[in-house]
Amino acid sequence: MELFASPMACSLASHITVLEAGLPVRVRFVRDKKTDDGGDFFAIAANGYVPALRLDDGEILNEGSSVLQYLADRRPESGLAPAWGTIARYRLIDTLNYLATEVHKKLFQPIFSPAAPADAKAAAKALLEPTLDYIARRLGSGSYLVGDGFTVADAYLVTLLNWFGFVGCDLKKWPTIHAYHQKHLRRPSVAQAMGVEMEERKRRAA
Ligand SMILES: N[C@@H](CCC(=O)N[C@@H](CS)C(=O)NCC(=O)O)C(=O)O
Repeated sequence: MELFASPMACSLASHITVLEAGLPVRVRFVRDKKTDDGGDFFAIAANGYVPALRLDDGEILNEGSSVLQYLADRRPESGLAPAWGTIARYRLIDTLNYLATEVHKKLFQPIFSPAAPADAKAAAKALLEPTLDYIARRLGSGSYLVGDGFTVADAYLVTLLNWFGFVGCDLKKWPTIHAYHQKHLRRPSVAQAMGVEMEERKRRAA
């Protein structure tokens, strides 16, 4: 399998999951809609978005939530996603949808998009703190978003919490979220994936 990713983008969650599950997946970085061998990324992902997961038979999955769950389901024993049919699985789906729609797209898309109008950016920035208040309530005093172990929802939330830092939001104001983020940043899969992706960002900036 091949995972098409951009450094420190939402695809980081899939990269973390690949490492966490110990799957034989080649991570390939995309830049300016070109793959690492100069190929046209639109030929792989019609919308040009990462993550895109190319399966061994050539099938493509191109939404973070499905990529994360597909990877997790390759290693059910990892606990990265609860078993299908259980209420815990629906809680995971519920959480992934929340992160993808309310946090990733509604909040960060206008903030990061150079094309977004100033009033859209301001409206999204006004949502940063209420969103962290809500996540803190959802997390409670726990170390995991769903159940009592690390799941793909945590891989996604860690990725999004990095972005709060990028836009100058100090997570220390939410002690439980700050503790959660710091704890998971030390997790070997997270540290390794972020190490590789930060290196790639530095290489591009040089
Ligand atoms: N609906 C997609 C959205 C993925 C997405 O927004 N990916 C961003 C990176 S975080 C991207 O590839 N952006 C490139 C662009 O906007 O051209 C998902 O949830 O996976």
